[in-house]
Amino acid sequence: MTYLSQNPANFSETVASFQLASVNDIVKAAEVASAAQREWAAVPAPARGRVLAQVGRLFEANKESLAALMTKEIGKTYAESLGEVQEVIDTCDFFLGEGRRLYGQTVPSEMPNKQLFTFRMPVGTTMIITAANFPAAVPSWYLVPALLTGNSIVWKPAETAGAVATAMANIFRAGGVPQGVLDVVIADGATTGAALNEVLERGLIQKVGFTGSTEVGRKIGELCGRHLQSPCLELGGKNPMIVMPDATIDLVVEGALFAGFGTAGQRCTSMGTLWVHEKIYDQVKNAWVSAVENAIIGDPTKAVLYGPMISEAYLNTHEKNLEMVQSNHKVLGSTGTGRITAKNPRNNFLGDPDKGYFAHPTIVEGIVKNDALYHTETFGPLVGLGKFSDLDEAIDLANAHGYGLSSAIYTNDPKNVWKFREQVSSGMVSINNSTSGAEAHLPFGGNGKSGNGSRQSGIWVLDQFTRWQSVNWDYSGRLQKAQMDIMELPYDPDFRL
Ligand code: UN1
Repeated sequence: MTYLSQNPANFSETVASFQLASVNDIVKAAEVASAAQREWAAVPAPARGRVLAQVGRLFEANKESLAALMTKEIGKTYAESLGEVQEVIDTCDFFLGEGRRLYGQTVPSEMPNKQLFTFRMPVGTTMIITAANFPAAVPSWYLVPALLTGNSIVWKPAETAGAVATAMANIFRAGGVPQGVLDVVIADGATTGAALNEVLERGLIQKVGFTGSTEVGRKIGELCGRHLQSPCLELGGKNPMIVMPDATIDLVVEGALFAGFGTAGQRCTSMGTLWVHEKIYDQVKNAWVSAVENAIIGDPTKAVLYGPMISEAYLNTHEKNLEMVQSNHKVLGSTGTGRITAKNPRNNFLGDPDKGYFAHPTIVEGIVKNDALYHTETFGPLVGLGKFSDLDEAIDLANAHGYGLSSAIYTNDPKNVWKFREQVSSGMVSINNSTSGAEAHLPFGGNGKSGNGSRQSGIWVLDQFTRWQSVNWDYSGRLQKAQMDIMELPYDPDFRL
């Protein structure tokens, strides 16, 4: 089947067309990757690191063109697209050095003339399945460390971002990654699911990495569990931002604007609900609502807060999510809701709305714990606003929906900071900063419905792509039995001062 990838800001423009892979194509790619893995693992890690350095330099040299392609294919603003490519470069920079470390340990033995060691071993062949909203940075969090540690990869990017994925793969190849070691298959969800089942069944894949919805993550987790594998799962979020009465309000407004509506709310780290202390509620609400009303939305190649939704499907989901708005809620932030068109216009819109899948920013005031909007990740420009009266209540609201990816608190009181940090259940915590925009070398990942405890990025992701091998080497010339042939030194148990 031929897939047409369209520009969501101008859907009459086709960005790329490609053949979607069948189950058989994916299985074949896994066979090739599996056959190529040993040879890649035999390349010394510092040399693999050099390859990733070369890849990083090529991403740097192609930064503008890849960012422009990303803006065209998924509608991310050009400024954010540049930032995303920078995140790939940062990831390559980090891991080029890891090629010269990849440390194991030497461990003392309980017996003489015996040495103990640990080595990090590649897990084998991996299947990486990624979403369209971060079509370069998030895949690089998997691909770069997986390659560095000697694994081979079958990468299944989102169809919607197929042109970016193809460009990425070409850069990896030009940087020196051998063909069979990294293969890209573009396929739909049902085909991917069936193929994953088969490659696991046939033992071709030893690790799955998945970034996407909690619903699909659960299915992948179940499937991998049957094969005694623990996938790396990076799932949804309902990321709260808590505003204490002593917060700096200008900073809150700027942070909440970017966290809630940057990338049209299509980040797993986007703010789900802004929770404001009752003492400063009106002040924060008025300032934030007016910032959202005044923000320029539209043509993603220009200086706008956000461009179109990634594709028509994302716009449809957003419109469906608007049905969760109830009579106890008040809708704020724009001159309409749903799709922006000439007939449903937005003040402060740049470009021709009828050509693309643009959506009004929507603030839903009056969120309470029983609301569907309290519990549901919306992945669009739809952000809740609610009130609390003390930090205990705010922490409960931050945790009770069961997601645990990112959270933020705005306060100038260290006591609030430490209490929140200790008691919030999210994997990532921001203090006086947006819920989104994590740096590329800190552990990234969530708890509860946001993942299975896996962490990406920095040194922490090494545990996803390597397994510890323990080695003991006895050169005593006889069989020394652990726990039995122990060396005991005499002591005086009756000694007292
Ligand atoms: C995602 O949406 O899947 O922290 C990842 C951030 C980005 C990554 C988001 N660096 O917002």
